[in-house]
Amino acid sequence: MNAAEVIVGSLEKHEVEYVFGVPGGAIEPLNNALHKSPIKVIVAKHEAGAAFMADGYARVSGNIGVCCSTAGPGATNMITGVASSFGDSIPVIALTGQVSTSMFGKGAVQEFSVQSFGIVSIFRQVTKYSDIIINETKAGEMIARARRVALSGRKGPVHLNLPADIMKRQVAGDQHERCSVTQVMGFDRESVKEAAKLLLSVKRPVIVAGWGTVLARADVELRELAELLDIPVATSPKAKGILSESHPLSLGVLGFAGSPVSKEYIIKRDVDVMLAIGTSFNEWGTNGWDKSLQPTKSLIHIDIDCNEIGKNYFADVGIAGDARIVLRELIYELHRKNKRKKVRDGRSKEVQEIKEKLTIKSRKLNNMPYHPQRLIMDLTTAMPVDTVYFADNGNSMAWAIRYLNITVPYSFYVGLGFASMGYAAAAAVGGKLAAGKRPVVALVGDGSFLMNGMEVATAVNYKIPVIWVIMNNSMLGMVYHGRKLAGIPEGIESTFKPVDFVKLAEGYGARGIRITKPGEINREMMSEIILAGVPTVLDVIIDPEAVPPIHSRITTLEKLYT
Ligand SMILES: Cc1ncc(C[n+]2csc(CCOP(=O)(O)OP(=O)(O)O)c2C)c(N)n1
Ligand SMILES: [Mg+2]
Repeated sequence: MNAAEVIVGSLEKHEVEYVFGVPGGAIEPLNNALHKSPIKVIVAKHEAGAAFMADGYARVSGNIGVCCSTAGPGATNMITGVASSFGDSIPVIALTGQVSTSMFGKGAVQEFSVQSFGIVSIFRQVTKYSDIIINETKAGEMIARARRVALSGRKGPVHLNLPADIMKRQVAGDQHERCSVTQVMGFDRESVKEAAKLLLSVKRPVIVAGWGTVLARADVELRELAELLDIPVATSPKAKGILSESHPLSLGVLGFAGSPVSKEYIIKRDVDVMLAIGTSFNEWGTNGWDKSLQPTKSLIHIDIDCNEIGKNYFADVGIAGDARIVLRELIYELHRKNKRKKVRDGRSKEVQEIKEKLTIKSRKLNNMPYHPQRLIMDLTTAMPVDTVYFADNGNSMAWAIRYLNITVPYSFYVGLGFASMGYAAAAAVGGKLAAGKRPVVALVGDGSFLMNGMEVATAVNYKIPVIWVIMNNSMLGMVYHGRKLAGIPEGIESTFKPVDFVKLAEGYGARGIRITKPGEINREMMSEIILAGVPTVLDVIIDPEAVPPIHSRITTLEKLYT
């Protein structure tokens, strides 16, 4: 067995189903090992796409994603994708090729720098662990370590650089023992008790559930706690739908493109105690760190990463730990303290009243050109409730955050931590491989599709039936509207000539359908597309002048860049 086979054997032992990548000379030893393995390889059209796919697969499956590339440009192409996983704490193993150690420093093709493994330091900036395997006997140990680091504590991507000669060297014995993942199981009992006491004694509490709640798969515990104490729940944009948005206690999304209901309950009216779970209170989730989010009495902040606790808002009670484990303990503590089975303080009634007050009697938006809000409404009624959505960066994401009604947890994904355009266009391909029968929709702006949309051809190659819904407005709309709202002129232009995405889709071998009118996307049409089971691109011509719900971001930009 050679070192490359040790690595692949270790991935197999840990139930890795797919490796996403692009081949090249330096990674050929891995190619040979994968050739003999039951692991399926999905060859992407660009390494960033491969990394986004590994990320999408990891988000939907809850397991680790794996991507690979050759040396030099293959590895640098992958960086944006890996950085995106870093931004959202997604466990991904990135494997990059490397010229043979005997050639280091001689200027081989794709050798990265004089020291050859400069790529390791570049990846260090966007991973939890980045290293080069320079001794074949270390291959088993290092891949096990990489996996453990990716999946333990606050999850995230890791990187290993693989010189070709080392990968080909024989290794004695069975090197790839299963490695355990070390989870943060503990919690501070005293802090949990304090939190329970506070939550039982307050008048206007709120729960803010962040991405950590999703990563910890804590939807059941979150709902149980909210119902037990009758506490309204808002989510960060990334955690959208972790509590059904149709639940009587759901306030919807707080922050960027968030719901007016959460704004009214949390910002306009005072909240005395806030229970924040797995949220870093970053720019997106707080409308640029709105000061009025600080509760009048206490902030209880749960996070797996101590660095996040109290980082942006003062935390009166900080609890370090995994969201699901801490919530389970908190529920236990509340039951112990509170002999009454349920607290009914009429808070869900208040939420209901706010919802009724703020719901603008749903405009039908029947007019042409097709309004993006109406598009999201049409999609919501046309698609099954368990559809998995990946929303790309740009106005498309803002429309989706504001108007999609997510009722099934783990159905909405945005690459918001790094906010790279093109994320959803590719990640949805990996996501679909993990989603089984659930339909997967990538909501993508035309500009973002033009960055990574060629991965439609990858989906065609492997018969992965993703549905891309392109919001075609012939512009980088978020920039265009952002400038318009802030009164900024056009220097680096944001508009461009219309692109025919039907033709593009057909060129890739996919089905392409042009949509121009409200109501054209309906149940009948979408059922037929789902049944047909082939990669499909809907080229939706939308109203470019419809003003997106991005005002809070514009105000923040002024703060950030002045
Ligand atoms: C890789 C990358 N480049 C640039 C940006 C800055 N940016 C954010 S949104 C956006 C426009 C997106 O345009 P499009 O995908 O067409 O969506 P729209 O806003 O028109 O719905 C730009 C340029 C980014 N987030 N990522
Ligand atoms: Mg656009």
